[in-house]
Amino acid sequence: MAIKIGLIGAGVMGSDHARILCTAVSGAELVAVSDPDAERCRKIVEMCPAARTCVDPLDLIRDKDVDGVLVASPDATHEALVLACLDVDKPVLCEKPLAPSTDECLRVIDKESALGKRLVTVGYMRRFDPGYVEMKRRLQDGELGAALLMHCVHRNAASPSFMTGPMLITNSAVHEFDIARFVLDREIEGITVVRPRKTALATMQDPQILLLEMDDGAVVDAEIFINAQYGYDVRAELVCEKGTIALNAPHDVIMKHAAEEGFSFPGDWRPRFALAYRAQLQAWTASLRTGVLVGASAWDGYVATAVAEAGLKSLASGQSARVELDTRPGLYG
Ligand code: ISE
Repeated sequence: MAIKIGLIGAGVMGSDHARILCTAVSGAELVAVSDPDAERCRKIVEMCPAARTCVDPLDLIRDKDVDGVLVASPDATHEALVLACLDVDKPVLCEKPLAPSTDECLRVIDKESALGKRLVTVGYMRRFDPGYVEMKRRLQDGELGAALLMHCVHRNAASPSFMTGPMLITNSAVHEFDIARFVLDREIEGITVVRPRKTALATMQDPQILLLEMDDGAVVDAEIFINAQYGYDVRAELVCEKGTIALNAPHDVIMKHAAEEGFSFPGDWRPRFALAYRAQLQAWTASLRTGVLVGASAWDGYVATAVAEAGLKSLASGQSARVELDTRPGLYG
């Protein structure tokens, strides 16, 4: 029997998750969708005919026919929806960030801890990207010695109108915080945000350079540039004692034309991380059967938001900021 999934949020990411679920994930079925925009829901039902529309997301969460809930609604709604899933003991895959503030994330962790079992997964999908997975494996093999530096580049072609300078940190750089912790298997202790000359093609502070101090002394630098114009481009290179490992930009073909050689960049993150999104949904579906969750936990979601909060302090002050993590006992204590 297929695992029955309910989707809340039918925007850019919600529709993409629906498409992947209906076309590329085995053992899962999208049975319900909820979004304030009826037209968006209609399009999803057209694509995934087993799905029905639910006006109230809470009805979708409580529906006994829904085994797991995928939350892809705006960031500010995440806490309430995830808590509602926990109220009825239902597994939930919540898009990143888990919530915009650490207070909200901690309320989720407290509730999950009170239930005594993991039910929350956060959609930091890069953990399923073959390149990052291989980078982590090679580092763990030990052949390259200790990791000293990690250079990251995160460029978007053009930002949507709702993006602001602080959101480069809370909405885009959170991926870098999570993947640096995942690959290096260390915690981030401090963050400094450098504000270079701004592009004239946007109003916010763009680009930004983020320097992350890991708890073993390694340093991660991340360029976040969300109006880079030419396309979606994510890079990472790990510099170790005896060598380096870099992601290989995934492209299927190299073109030679008009005295130039090259490849094209995707317009956004969906094609670049297509394999990761699919693997994440496949793994989550499997975890609903086995009860063993994989991927970023509520704790990982909280940590990314905590680093972002420190980053906002550094953006405002121009000084480096410490990352203070909560030490309360519980599921992750
Ligand atoms: C967006 O929300 C994402 O998650 C993308 O991966 C990131 O590249 C983009 O900057 C964010 O706004």
